[in-house]
Amino acid sequence: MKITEKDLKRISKFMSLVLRHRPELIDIQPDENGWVAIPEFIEKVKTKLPDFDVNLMEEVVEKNDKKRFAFNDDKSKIRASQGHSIKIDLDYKPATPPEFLYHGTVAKFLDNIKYEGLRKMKRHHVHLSKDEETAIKVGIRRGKPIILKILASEMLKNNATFYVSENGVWLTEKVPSAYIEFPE
Ligand code: HQG
Repeated sequence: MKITEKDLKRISKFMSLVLRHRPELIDIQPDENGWVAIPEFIEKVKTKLPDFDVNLMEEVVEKNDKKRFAFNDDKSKIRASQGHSIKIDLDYKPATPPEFLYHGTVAKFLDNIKYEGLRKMKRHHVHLSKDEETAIKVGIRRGKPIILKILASEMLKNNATFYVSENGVWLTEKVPSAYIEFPE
């Protein structure tokens, strides 16, 4: 059977769902750092997607547009690199961000964001992008994208902690509005 881009996307979405949000759907328990043993993962995903196998899993991980998944060093385990709502510790080390980071959002959230800053909402962190182009892709998921410029170096000077995920997403606890430049 020939696997299409559409199949890969559908499988990737399912993998995100169970690795980030609803592991109980296939009866897996990611460990404290979000890892799941690969043989078990394949067997359990197969209960919902009968064609799933090791080759398909590798193809999804490799071709994923945002490198959403990662294997551990000896390739015995898999996890989502970020974006979880289940309680896990991704164990990222603090990192020094570039001077500016970006956040893509939409107009309807701006009043709130001006008032209370960026909050992590359902995720573990606020997600920030290293360039405007990436932030546009994040914002456009919700409508016409609005790009906020984040004064990351200023935040760092004032003791904020930043992490960078395996796939290059910058993460932090919150962004007070004093560190956000809003478009005109
Ligand atoms: C907004 C996707 C009101 C925030 C993307 C965003 C990213 C507020 C939404 C990753 C707010 C949360 C994360 C406040 C923040 N008041 N709204 N105080 N603070 N918001 O999905 O950053 O495909 O949790 O602007 O590409 O959109 O999942 O965060 O619109 O990398 O791999 O609340 O998810 O990647 O939405 O996206 P999200 P996000 P994946």
